[in-house]
Amino acid sequence: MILYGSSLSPFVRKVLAFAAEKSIELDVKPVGPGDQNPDFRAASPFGKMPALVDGDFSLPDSSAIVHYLEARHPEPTLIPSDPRLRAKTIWFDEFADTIVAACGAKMFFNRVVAPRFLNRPGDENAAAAAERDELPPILDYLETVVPGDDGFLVGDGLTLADIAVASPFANLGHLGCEYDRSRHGRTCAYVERILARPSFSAWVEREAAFLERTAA
Ligand SMILES: N[C@@H](CCC(=O)N[C@@H](CS)C(=O)NCC(=O)O)C(=O)O
Repeated sequence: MILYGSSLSPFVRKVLAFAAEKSIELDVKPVGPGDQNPDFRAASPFGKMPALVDGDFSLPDSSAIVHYLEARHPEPTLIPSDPRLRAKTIWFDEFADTIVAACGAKMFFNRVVAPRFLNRPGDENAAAAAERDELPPILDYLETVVPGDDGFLVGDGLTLADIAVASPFANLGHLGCEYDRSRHGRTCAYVERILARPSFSAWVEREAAFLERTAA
């Protein structure tokens, strides 16, 4: 299976970590923002990454892709079948994509992607506003739901919920984001533990090396 995208995208990284947890091999074809690669555009009509191609089947959107991978490779279960656990998993995936990653994107796009890869200045006001106004309530909420021990967000094992929620924090890590550990200590420990899993760390280390090479 081919996955179009860059692991610097939290949505692409989510799919890569999800696949790695299931030992699914993906052939990653790098594409960037606005990429006109015709095979990528055929798989992703609006040009957003990631997009998956599996033979004559193609699919955009990280959430659609992980549901496809779960159905194709049910073991280990990462999207539970129990109604409540499944619904909670979908909530955390949605929260991660539309709230956490959306906030992180304002910071990462304006501070890294625009100036470094698109040759134009980022909107630092938008980045600073997201960090000041949007991030703290996200961390406050997470502090009430993350497990304080070695547990997971949903049920007894790792699920898509953990993968989706942790993924955008790798971007905040690349930005050198500082946290108030007296207020958000559980969240910090939880995110660090999920991102330390080999399914994430291999990608995050490569991203950090790439960002260092491309730093001004
Ligand atoms: N809901 C989509 C969001 C994908 C998305 O917004 N990807 C961004 C990168 S983080 C993108 O491709 N942006 C390029 C563009 O909008 O042209 C998913 O989960 O895959």
